[in-house]
Amino acid sequence: MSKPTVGIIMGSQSDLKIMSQAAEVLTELGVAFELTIVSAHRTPHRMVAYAEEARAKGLKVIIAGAGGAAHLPGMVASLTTLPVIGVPVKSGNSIDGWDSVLSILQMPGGVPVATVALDGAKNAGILAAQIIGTSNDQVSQALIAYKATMREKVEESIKRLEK
Ligand code: RP5
Repeated sequence: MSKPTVGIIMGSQSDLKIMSQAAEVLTELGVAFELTIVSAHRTPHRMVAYAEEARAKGLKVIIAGAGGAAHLPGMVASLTTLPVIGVPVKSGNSIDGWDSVLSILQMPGGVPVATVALDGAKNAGILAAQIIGTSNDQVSQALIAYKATMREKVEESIKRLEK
């Protein structure tokens, strides 16, 4: 496989069941990625090193997922000029998911994080592919095919329903 262009990071192993959905869709779309655990609170120095080294090692987008007091996406965004997609995870320590959403969503001006829906790792993967697809025809073609399949599935459901 070619060099990873997307970095998927998450605050804890417990986020993997959600964050693996980003990995699955990137695999489907033929986008090379790396995946690891980086905790803003438990491994802060690792987080700084990851964010600061990301561009030099060839990453073009970072997907960061965390739950509860979810500081990872915002802190990584503060340390890199790569686009960061934040995935709020409804984790075991989250009250109701809103804490995760708002921790990632309400960034101060100057430090954007593209926040997807609660547990929206699949969309984070698609969005990352769309960013890669702006300069990669193969990925852009894979996205066109992906969206066509999605449309066809809905059209089949409509036909079944109308019968
Ligand atoms: C966050 O705390 C992690 O991203 C995870 O969503 C949550 C709970 O972590 P664990 O206690 O399951 O390791 O930092």
